[in-house]
Amino acid sequence: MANNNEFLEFNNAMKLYELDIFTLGKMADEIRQKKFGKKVFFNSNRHINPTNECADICKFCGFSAHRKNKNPYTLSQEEIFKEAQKAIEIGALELHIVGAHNPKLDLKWYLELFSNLKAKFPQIHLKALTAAEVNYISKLANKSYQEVLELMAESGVDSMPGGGAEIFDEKIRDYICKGKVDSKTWLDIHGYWHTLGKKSNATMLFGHVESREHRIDHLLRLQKQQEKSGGFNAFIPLVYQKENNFLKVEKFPSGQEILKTLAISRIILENIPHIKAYWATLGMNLAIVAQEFGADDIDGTIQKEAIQSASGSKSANGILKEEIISQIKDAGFIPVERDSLYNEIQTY
Ligand code: V47
Repeated sequence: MANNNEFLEFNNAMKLYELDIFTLGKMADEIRQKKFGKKVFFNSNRHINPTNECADICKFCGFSAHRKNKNPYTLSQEEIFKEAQKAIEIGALELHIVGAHNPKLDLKWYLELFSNLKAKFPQIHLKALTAAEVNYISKLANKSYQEVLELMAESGVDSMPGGGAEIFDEKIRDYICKGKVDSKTWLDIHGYWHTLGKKSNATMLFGHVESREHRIDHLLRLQKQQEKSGGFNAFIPLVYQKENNFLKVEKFPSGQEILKTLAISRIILENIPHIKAYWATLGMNLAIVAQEFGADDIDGTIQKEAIQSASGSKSANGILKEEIISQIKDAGFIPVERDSLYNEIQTY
């Protein structure tokens, strides 16, 4: 920690975990209600994962092809266009495109994919490539990440998803995903993307081998980045799913610990507009309860989910919009369908 102020800030933030869940929930809910009242946001989106062949081995990942997941694949652009066409026909307004670090798919391949998708489907919002992928592809192309981000923007990428952040603490990061983009570069990539006038999200993978200290450190680093570049739209705390991977975890967080972490995220990240309780890692029930603890978004219909479901979550086939609306209403909230940049489309 650089100075006394940061030490104090860290200690104060750590003390939040000592509060009981209702006190924390009330604090987070006050911020949430001030920002969004009783609205719960969701969107109509579709995940497309072009490949699972990955040069990196993150211990927590059940999606990439390895000895516990022996089905390597790489989609052709034609196959991706077909998936996109089908997705749009059944209502997707956003394509969320992330995959793996595959040396066969270079910068040129991705830029062609994005500009072709935009030419075929000009109305679609392209949310594509994690900062980890940007870092990998730029090294492969021998270009700076700045240049890659500029080319992505020119080719039609509208926003960047929040993946690849995992846990910023260098020791934990080294243990769970050695070789992946380092924490500073992850933050710098998002910072540069924001200077291009673009928005992005941020995630934190928790509930594995990290401690509360590591989560607080992660949140404070994001808070500082947002002060500098201001372009994060949503923070998404991802609960670790334990199957088909190489990360041995002894103790999993209780519902209470998960809700406390969400509430603390809302409190510390007051400068990031939205906290997303991602139903694919929380389950829909807890994602809805999380709306009482600072969250205001649950992500969307997804249609097809491959990353968390590879490690055990029940999200492979997405969820119907009607089911999302019904769950939000049943909990006494107002369902609001949004676009990818949180413009409101329809209130139900
Ligand atoms: O970075 C991998 C995570 C992330 C597991 O920006 C796992 O709107 C839990 O970032 N258990 C990719 N999580 C997904 C992601 C995301 C998802 C939804 C919305 C947005 C957004 C972003 O998935 C990876 C990694 O942290 N992940 N394995 C696992 N076993």
